[in-house]
Amino acid sequence: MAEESVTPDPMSTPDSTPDPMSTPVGATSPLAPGSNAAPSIAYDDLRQWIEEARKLGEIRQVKNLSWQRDIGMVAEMALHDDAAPCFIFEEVPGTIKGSRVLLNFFGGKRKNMTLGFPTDLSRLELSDGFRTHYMGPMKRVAPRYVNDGPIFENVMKGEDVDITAFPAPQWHDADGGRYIGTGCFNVLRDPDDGWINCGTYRVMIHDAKSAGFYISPGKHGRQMRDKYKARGESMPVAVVCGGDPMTFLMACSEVPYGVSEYEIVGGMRGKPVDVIKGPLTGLPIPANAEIVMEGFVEPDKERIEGPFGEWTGYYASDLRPEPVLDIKAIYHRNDPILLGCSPQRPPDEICRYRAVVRSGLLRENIERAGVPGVTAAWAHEVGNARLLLAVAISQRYPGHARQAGHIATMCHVGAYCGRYTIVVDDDIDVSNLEEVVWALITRSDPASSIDIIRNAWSTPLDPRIEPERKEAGDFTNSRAVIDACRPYHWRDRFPAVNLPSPERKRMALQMFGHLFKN
Ligand SMILES: Cc1cc2nc3c(=O)[nH]c(=O)nc-3n(C[C@H](O)[C@H](O)[C@H](O)COP(=O)(O)O)c2cc1C
Ligand SMILES: [Mn+2]
Repeated sequence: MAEESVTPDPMSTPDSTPDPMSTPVGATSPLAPGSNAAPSIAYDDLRQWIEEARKLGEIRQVKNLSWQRDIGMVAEMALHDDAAPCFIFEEVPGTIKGSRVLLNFFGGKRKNMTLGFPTDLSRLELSDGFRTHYMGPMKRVAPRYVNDGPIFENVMKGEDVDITAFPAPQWHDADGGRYIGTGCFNVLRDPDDGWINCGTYRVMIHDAKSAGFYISPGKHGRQMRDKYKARGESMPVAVVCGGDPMTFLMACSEVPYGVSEYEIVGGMRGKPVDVIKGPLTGLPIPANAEIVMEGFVEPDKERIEGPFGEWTGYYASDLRPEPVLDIKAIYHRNDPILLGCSPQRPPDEICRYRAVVRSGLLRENIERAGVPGVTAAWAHEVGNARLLLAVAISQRYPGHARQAGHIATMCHVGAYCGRYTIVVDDDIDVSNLEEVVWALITRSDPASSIDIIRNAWSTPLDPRIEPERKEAGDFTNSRAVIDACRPYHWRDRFPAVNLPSPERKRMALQMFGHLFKN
C-alpha cells in the first residue's frame, strides 16, 4: 500500500511538538472513573470503523433505497434515536456501482468505541475522558506524507468528472439540492502562513463538475477564503467525504487557530495521519479516505447555495450566492462510502457527538483561561452544543461565578452562536437539563443574576436575528450569562437542599432497595 515519502510537510510542525499552551489541566476527574485507563482508537479509516461497529452488532445494511427521497426519510427517523443502528445504504439506484451511504455513526455503544473508550462510560464520563486524555495534553503529531493509497483506486479527471454519480441524498424535502458534503471536511491552506485547516462545511451539488459550500463568517476556513478573495486569487480546495470518523470529529470542532486538525488527530492516535499531496492542489488528502474532490474556487464566481435544513432546527439563512468549487478531479476507493451527517431539529445525532466533544473542549478552554474550581461543563444537546451552556464551579471568591460564565460564553468553543450560559454550584449535574433548570429557577434572581453581552459573534444561520439586520450584513446576537449559584456572600445562609445525605442514601438503599426489585 502506501509508501513513506521523503518530503516532509513544510507547513506543519515537527512530530510531537509540544503546544506552548498545553499545560495539562485537571488531569483526573472524579466524574470519570474510567478516564485513567488510556483510550485506544481501534480504527484508522471508515472501513475499519465499520468492522468495529459490526462487532458491537450495530450495523444495518439496507439495499435499494432512493437518494431522491428514501434515505432522507430514514435519516429523519434514525437520527433522533440514540438506539437506532448505524445504517449503510447499498445499491442506491442510479449511482456508481458499489457506492454506499453511511448514516448515524454516533449512537449506541459505538459512540464510546469511536472515541476509543470502554462502552460502559456515561456521556459525561466519555466527555471527561476525551478532555483529560486528548484535549488537556493536546499533543500534536504532524501528518506523514505517503505517495499512494486506496483513495487513488479510481480517478475521474477532466471530462469524466461527475459528482452527481455518487449517492448524495436529498436530505430534507425543502433543501435546495443534494448535499454530498455533510459528514465531510474541506482542506484549505492559509495563503499567508501556509498552515493547513480541515473544517466541516456543507457542500451542495450544483452540477456534474461544480459544487457550492457555505462557511459562516469567522470560521478558520472562512478567514482563509476571505483572504484569497481579497487577493483576487483562486483558492485550492480538497473536499474529503468519508474520511475516518475521528478526523471528521476534529474537523467540526474548535481546534485552535493556526493548528492543523490533522496534527491533533495524530496526537490523539499517537501516530501520524497518512496523507498524500493532492496532484492538482498540493493539499494533503487522507490516503485512506473514501471520496475526495479536488478543485479551485475563483474569487468572483458565485452561485445560489441552499437552503439547507440546519442544526438550529430551521432554514434560517436566506438563499444566498456562495462560492463555487470547480471540481477538476475526483478520487475514490472501490465501492466508496459517503459519510452522511444530515442535521435535524435538535437533539439529533450531531448534538450527540458535539455535546461530548465540545463539552470537553469547553471545560478545557475555561480552565486554560485561568478559571479555578471548574468541576464540570456541558454544552447541551438541545442547543446543538452551542445555544445553551452549563458550567459547574466550586465557588472560591466573590465574582468567581461571573468570571466562569463570561469566559465560557466568549472562549473559542462558546463564542460562536451561543445564547444562554448558566453557571451552577458543583452539587448540580450540569449534563442533566432538569437539575440545571432547577438551579436556575431556585438560585438565580432575574433582576440581579443576568449579565447581557451584546454584538457577539453569530451567523446568518441564527434564527433570531431580524431579517433587516441580516440583510444589512449584521450577524451578531446577544448573550445572557446567568449566575445560578448560591450568592457567594450569603451562601452559608442559603436554605439547605431537601435531599438525603449520601450516608442516608446508602442506608436507604441497603435497607429498602429490595422493595424496588421485581
Ligand atoms: C455535520 C456538520 C455540518 C457543518 N456544516 C457547517 C457549515 O455548513 N458551515 C460552517 O461554517 N460550519 C459548519 N459546521 C461547523 C464547523 O464544522 C465547525 O464550526 C468547525 O469548528 C469549523 O472549523 P474551522 O474553524 O477550522 O473552520 C458543521 C458541523 C457539522 C458537525
Ligand atoms: Mn480549524
